[in-house]
Amino acid sequence: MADDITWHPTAYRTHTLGEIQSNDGNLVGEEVKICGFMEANRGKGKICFIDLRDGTGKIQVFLKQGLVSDEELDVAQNLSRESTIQVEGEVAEKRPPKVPDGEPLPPPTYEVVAKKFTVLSKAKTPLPLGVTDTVSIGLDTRLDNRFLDLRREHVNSMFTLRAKVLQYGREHLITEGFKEINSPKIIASASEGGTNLFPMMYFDTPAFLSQSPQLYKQLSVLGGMERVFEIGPAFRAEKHDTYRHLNEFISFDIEGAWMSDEDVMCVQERMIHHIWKMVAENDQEHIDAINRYRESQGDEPITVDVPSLPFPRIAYCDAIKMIQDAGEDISWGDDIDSSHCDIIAEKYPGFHFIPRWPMEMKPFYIHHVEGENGTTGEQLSRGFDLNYGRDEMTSGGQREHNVDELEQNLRNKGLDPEGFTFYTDGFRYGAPPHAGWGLGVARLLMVLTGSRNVRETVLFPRDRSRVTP
Ligand code: AMO
Repeated sequence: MADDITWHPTAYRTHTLGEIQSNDGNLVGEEVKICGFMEANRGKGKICFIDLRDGTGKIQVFLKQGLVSDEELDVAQNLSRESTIQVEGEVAEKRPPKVPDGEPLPPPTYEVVAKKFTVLSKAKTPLPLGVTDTVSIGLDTRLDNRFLDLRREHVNSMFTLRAKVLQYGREHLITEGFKEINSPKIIASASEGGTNLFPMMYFDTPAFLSQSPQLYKQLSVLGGMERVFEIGPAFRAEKHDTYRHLNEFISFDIEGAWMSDEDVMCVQERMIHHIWKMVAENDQEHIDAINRYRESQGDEPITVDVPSLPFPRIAYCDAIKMIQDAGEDISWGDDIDSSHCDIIAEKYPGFHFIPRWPMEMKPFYIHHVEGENGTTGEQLSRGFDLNYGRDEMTSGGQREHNVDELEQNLRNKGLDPEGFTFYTDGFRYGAPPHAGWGLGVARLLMVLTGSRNVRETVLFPRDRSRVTP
């Protein structure tokens, strides 16, 4: 579903700027009331031109002595950049630019000839960061002033794309029968290991911020919800300080009954394929905005290459062998770190799954593989990762649905099943085999937008040193 938006008039405006520019001239001659941020003002004496911007587009406002009062003209000519204004006036076609003989004219654009000019809020000077210039600004300054950073075209496009990714992902899952749920974010037991929990007091009871909707999405499926998904915050008290770790991130999770690890990998690749296809078809203007900025910084442009299906699957055993063959010192049972991922990415530069991890490396809720073992006889799991380049996007797997095995898995991880009865009880009254995954939204956005830091793709990131704004 592409955009089909109705911008109803509001108390402050009759039209958005985007509407006026995209109306094929149908609004020429009409009286409109518009609002926006003043990007720039030019002109002295009897005239003034204003570049006006709202969240939908830009337009030129033309003020002329006689049509507006001398006082309005004076205020417009001396107004500080980024002040917000309201203009009442008439839509006119802008005079086309001069083009060399024989060359076609560009499509028409429009302006508003002002009859009334009102300042809604005056911007303080100087601005802590420039909105329209392309000077490179440090990430900390940008994040400290995110409210202004967001007004920059490419940053705004980044977050529009983020919203689109969630919209397309959501709409795809709904077509596959998944229903959206919301699980609690205040919890009593860890699902992803006990060391990275943020403790809190829940009245008189110690509790934690949720690391993942894992146990609750499973309980929903055990309860007969068939297929569920959730897009929500996850909190990890990890001391990492890297380009890809945050302490609060949005996890895009699914869980489905009567499904295996392979089944949910297929859901994931179909969803990512749909997201990329929809962005390629509908959102090129935002990719172009990002590329205009990248060009100004001397960076290569990004392209939205819709990945072909299926994504490659490189079993953990094969991945280890590939890394060993490249001369690295790694053996069965070791984690695959970023530099190892680079080796795999040389052969598989796009999205690729790494299924069949050793059982001992995966969380207690992951199912083992029956009748198949690792190279040295160890038990394999139905857990998988999805990687892109050197970064992990997703973890997932088929879940253990046999309660005795599940309790044994807990004990194997040094956890006491008594602390998990709220969860394990869900398996005692008939449990469907089920599977799911959790995808890091910010990391997926990094891939789509070519960002080098996960903080770029999060509005107000939370990391070890940042808890404001
Ligand atoms: P996992 O812990 O691997 O799996 O998390 C799933 C995905 O979430 C993202 N992610 C992070 N993103 C930014 N900062 C972090 N600190 C961070 N930690 C994780 C990654 C990762 O792949 N319950 C399982 C999922 C499942 O099996 O359904 C889980 O949470 O992109």
